[in-house]
Amino acid sequence: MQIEDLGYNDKLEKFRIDNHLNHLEIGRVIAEHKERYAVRTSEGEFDAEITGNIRFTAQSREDFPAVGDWVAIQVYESDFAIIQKILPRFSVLRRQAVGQFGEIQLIATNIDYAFLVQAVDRDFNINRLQRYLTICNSSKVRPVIILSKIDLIDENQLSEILKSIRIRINHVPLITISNKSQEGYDTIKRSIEKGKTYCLLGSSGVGKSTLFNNLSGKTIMRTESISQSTNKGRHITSHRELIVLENGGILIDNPGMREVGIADSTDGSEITFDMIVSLSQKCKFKDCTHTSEAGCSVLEAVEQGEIDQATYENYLKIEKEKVHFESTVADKRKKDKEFGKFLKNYKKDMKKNRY
Ligand SMILES: Nc1nc2c(ncn2[C@@H]2O[C@H](COP(=O)(O)OP(=O)(O)OP(=O)(O)O)[C@@H](O)[C@H]2O)c(=O)[nH]1
Ligand SMILES: [Mg+2]
Ligand SMILES: [Zn+2]
Repeated sequence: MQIEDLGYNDKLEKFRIDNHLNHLEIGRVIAEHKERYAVRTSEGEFDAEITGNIRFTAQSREDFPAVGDWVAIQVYESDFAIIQKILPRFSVLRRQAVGQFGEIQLIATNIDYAFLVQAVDRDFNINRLQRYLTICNSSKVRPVIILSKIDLIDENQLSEILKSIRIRINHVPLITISNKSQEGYDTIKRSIEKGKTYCLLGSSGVGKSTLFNNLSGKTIMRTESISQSTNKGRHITSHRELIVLENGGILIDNPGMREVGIADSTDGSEITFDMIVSLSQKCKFKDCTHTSEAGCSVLEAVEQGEIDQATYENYLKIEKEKVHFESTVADKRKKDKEFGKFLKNYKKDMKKNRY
């Protein structure tokens, strides 16, 4: 396999040359297991670790490799290597880590498209879809909605669901599939382009790994029947994995997500809720909260039905979380800084006291 088959391109090659990395091999991180990485190069697959320098200079999770990264490695043995450098990423899918507020988790990097998978049975939820769209927009990853398990409902039910989505989400491609009958697979396969990277995102049990295995033609990821479990907090896939499909597309499977936290302080939700945001900018009140102000343009649009109530409420909720997340990050930075100062003074004192 050539690294071009893994998505390597001219931009990365230019970076490699400009940064004098000729003495190193270039590969892509295809799996991650607790700070050990599987890296695929044109020579094969390597078990890799990062240099001490990367570890000690790291400021945040973003300075560590993630699945999808291009890395320059020093090969030591036939199957062992050290990651010397992470090449620049063209996109980063991130979210707020569950249970650790203010911490960011990298889902995957260098992704072109996210397949947002929701099952049409009990998992289906438009608010959650809008959350995923927010993550995609702030990550510069193009979204495609995949509705799975359509074999479990009839045509009328499906058309009701499609109608309800289209009221609130208009411009995102949508594919309906069944992993059982493989209905919709032609459409998915046709939409996958050679050399582009696709990432499967969605709750646990929606059929991501089943789709992944079926598209790859192999059983790479374990899948499991939900009926055998309680369907609560049970995750079948526990790591991420990248493969190259027969038609040249590159696909990444992911563990299911319990919560979709918005871990971005930039403009993610502004694009998803573009209509609300453009209205909010036109609002005659500076610092309007768009919740109770008489004469607020957003509220007027909601009243006139230009923005549906549910999208409006979801917008307020996501905005609130964003503000909360940002203040938590700011708090954390401040504490880290204070700790840094403390450490510096402490060291100074130690030196002083020695004499
Ligand atoms: N009826 C039906 N069952 C499906 C379909 N897709 C997947 N399943 C079943 O749903 C269960 C969960 O599928 P997985 O592919 O493991 O789900 P997952 O999204 O990878 O789950 P996590 O790895 O926990 O995130 C399995 O029993 C599958 O056989 C489908 O289209 N129709
Ligand atoms: Mg899975
Ligand atoms: Zn307003």
